[in-house]
Amino acid sequence: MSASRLNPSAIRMASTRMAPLAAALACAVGAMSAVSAQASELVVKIGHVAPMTGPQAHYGKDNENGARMAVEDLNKKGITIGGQKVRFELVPEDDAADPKQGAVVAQKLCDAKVAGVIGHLNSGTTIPASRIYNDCGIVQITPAATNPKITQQGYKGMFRVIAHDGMLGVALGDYAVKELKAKKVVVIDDRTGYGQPLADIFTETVKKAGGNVVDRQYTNDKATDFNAILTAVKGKNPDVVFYGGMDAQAGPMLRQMKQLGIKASFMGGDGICTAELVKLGGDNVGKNVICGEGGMDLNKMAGGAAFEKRYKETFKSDIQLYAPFVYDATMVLATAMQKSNSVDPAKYVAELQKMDYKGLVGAIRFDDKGDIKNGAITLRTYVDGKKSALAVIN
Ligand code: ABU
Repeated sequence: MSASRLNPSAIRMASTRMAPLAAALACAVGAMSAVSAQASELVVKIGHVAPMTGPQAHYGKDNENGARMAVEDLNKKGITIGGQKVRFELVPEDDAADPKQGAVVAQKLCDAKVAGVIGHLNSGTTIPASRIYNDCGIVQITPAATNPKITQQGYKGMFRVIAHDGMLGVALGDYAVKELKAKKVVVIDDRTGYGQPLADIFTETVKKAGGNVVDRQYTNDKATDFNAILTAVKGKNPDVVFYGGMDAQAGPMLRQMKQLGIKASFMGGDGICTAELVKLGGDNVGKNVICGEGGMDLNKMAGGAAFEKRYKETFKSDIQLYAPFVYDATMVLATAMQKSNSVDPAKYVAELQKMDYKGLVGAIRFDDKGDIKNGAITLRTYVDGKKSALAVIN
């Protein structure tokens, strides 16, 4: 592979951060090994990364299930690239939602010379991993990580198929003040690369809309005992408690709010908007909970109901959250390879930049930063133990 065919951002980032261009070149040259020829068949490796262990494993399994469904469908199509029949092969990795582990598996996928990566799930792992993928010339599509900064780093191979927190945080903040008429709001976050910026965006929006953030509290993404925080929260008598973080903390927090007699509405982003929250939060998960997530109801989309039925039959579980986005991200990656007739990221990245794909989650087109254009947002609550749409915002 010549330097001129290298992912342009790999060159740019290498020079701007003084990273050795030679290393980037060597890695990109190696990307050709993403393809291994077996007789007339090309095996194309696609990396997938999410937390498969720890308290966020249920999200990770959901994501990996979506990727497996896509790879199965792709392999049934009998796709040819460069005149050879292709077999896509998933290379699954576990980052345990840990930024350091995220960097380790990103390097592992670079070394394995995968043709592209779907992931990571968490913003806190996606940010350090994205630099590694950029430096080794691998395209990355996150189906779940919503920190706005992810696509603001200038990496041309970085894409996201879900609305980010710049939109979700604003929608939730406006809803708190304008629809719930909240006067006093308390904001808690988990200090991760996801929860903290989301909480900041929500706080700023509430203030702009005329609401009052009366307290800001912090926890972490391993905590399960929130009694000290919630005792302080109770003293503020808020109308709304907003949590920037994941369901593994939101669930026990909701249980403990009920035990302490805190009657405020509970709001959060897509990290809490899971099927699992019902199990984790017990009988305090109902109309008091309002969360925002990317996308629309699957049953409103062509193919959505069939996808859900197949998912449930195959994996004997409900879709948690991101599986349809992972499915679409994988299909989009493969579509770019087909259109460019190449599995070389330096070549197929141009097809991603002009992608116009009709996915399960809606139309997938990317802006100049790699973010989905016009990504829908749905605000949800919980009715009879199921997520229920409150409002769709396009
Ligand atoms: N989008 C919420 C969960 C993943 C993340 O951004 O960290």
